[in-house]
Amino acid sequence: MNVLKSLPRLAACLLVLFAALAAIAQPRLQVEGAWVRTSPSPTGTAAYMRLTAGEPLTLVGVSTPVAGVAEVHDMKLEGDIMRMRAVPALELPAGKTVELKPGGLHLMLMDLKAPLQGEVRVPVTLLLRDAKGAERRLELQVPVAPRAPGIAGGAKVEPVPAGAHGHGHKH
Ligand SMILES: [Cu+2]
Repeated sequence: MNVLKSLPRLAACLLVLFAALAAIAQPRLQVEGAWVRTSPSPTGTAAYMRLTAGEPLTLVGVSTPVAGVAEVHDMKLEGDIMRMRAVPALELPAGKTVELKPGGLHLMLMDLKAPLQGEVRVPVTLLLRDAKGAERRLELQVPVAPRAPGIAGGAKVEPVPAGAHGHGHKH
């Protein structure tokens, strides 16, 4: 009977312990406005987000179970051709927001296991290195959407009606 009585307390203690451990393991990185572009074809797509590090971090890779290949990419205009290149190490200085957005930095997801459509979330793991060179991971659940949710960068975005969840109409 005493054991039964103390169970909830024990459970609460364990929860606090796990929360503390998770806090230690988590890199200090704020992720906002994350989305993966809807992809009716399995060839590939890209994920975008705003990253603000609370400590100096370097993004050294990305992994997801939904794609055969996942890489950090940049996109630059060379002459009049847009070219993509892999970025093996993307610096995330503390306190500075680095924006991954269409036409620039992005997480490239190639060789998709299935088309990405509908109201689903994709598990994405950011592989990071901290200032001491230790590897850190941040697990994300990124929503699939046909376009950026809410306000992205300086671009003019039409207001999204309240209650809408990323399923905006197409133009
Ligand atoms: Cu790319």
